[in-house]
Amino acid sequence: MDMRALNLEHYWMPFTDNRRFKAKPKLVTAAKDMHFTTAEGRQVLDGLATLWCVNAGHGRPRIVEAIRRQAGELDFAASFSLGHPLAFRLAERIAALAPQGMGHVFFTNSGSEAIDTAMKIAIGYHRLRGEGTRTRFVGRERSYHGVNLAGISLGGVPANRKAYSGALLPGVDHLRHTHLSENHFSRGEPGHGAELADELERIVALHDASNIAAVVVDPVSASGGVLVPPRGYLERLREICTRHGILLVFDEVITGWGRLGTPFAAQHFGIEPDLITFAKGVTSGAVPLGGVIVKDSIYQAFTSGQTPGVEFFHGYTYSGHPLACAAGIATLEVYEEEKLFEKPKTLGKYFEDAIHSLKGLPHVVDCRNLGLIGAVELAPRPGAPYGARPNEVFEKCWDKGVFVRPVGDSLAFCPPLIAEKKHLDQMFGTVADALKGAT
Ligand code: PXG
Repeated sequence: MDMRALNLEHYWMPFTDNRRFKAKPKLVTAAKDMHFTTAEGRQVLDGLATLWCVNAGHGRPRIVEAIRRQAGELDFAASFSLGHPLAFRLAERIAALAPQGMGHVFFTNSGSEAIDTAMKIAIGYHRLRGEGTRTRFVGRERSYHGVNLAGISLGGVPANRKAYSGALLPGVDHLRHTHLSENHFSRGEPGHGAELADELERIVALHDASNIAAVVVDPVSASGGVLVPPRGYLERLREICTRHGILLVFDEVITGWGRLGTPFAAQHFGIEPDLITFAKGVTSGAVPLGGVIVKDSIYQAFTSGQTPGVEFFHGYTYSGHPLACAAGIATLEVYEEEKLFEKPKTLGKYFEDAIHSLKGLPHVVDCRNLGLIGAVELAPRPGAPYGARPNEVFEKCWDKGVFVRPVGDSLAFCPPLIAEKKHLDQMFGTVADALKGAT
């Protein structure tokens, strides 16, 4: 496709070096299953489910057809005191996949909105129970919870927070991140660092539990560099939260929808959070959709009051959008029919071995993995900007037909769950070649 007539000026691209991109654009014009087609007609393997989303692969006929059909039948109906069946059906399906006792779903359009929503549910819940002083939150360094002011306040990505320091939400503390050098080259959950969860006790002692609404963590911190939690760490967080009446929120925007071999990471780790935020894979990226899965007791706290009327003054115009719900239902059907949530179990060992085969290549200081998500970390080049090496490797891989993502000092891998061994061979073979030539 000839893109010379395309005017690149007016679109301000998100999270992108606009000047660099516009000088040398990477444009894709189509995608099918595991591959993008670029504007020059090249096939590029999608090694990151695009942006940790496309778990069912691209252009799946069932999902495409559901969206097409829905657009012709009911393009839009709001969910404000009006309803349409698809939102109820999708919520029921999600509840069936969620951990026991988490049977209620609030829809948003994105993960960032899901985080805002979860925080408001947590504050509202405590207030309804007569604990209105519980308004503080605890997040974690290197965790990513979207880009809204609430999400960057809670999150621990310095670059996302730096410019807004004075505008961040007050009342947020951060646990230390769990990336320890003793854990380098761990396969699966690393052995050191469960005690880092005890920092929560220190924060509780400082502020008093009666002021803390919730702890929010992404079970595997993906954009933070794919940080797999130390064995026992999440259990300890759960135990401390329970003891102090603090809600535990799992941000499963990336770990949900089968990435670890179960519908949600909560089930993989055998931990019951109080709220789960989700987005991305719920529609395999085909239509924007996010939401919060809520423990029944929390929903009931809102809906069992004596005062009639709106129970939760919150919602987005497009909460439960019919196209998103149609895409979501079709996507969950694809996951179920093709048993895609099993894939990290059957392909996980091969994926793990492939990542760890990068050990020993130039600049590699760590390889880590869990389910079908992983990363290789490169030593920073002295004097070079942060992330220079992973960026260069990413560019080389793209030129050689493989898309992976540089995240800080690491390169991340998160293939669609339809991936086969041959795709992993190509992906890690290309990364290995690029690393061999890395300076
Ligand atoms: N929570 C987590 C754990 C995420 O990964 C969000 C919330 C926010 O979702 P929305 O839909 O508002 O983007 C995310 C999103 C990256 C990158 O650089 C990751 C995300 C978004 C953009 C870039 O890896 N994850």
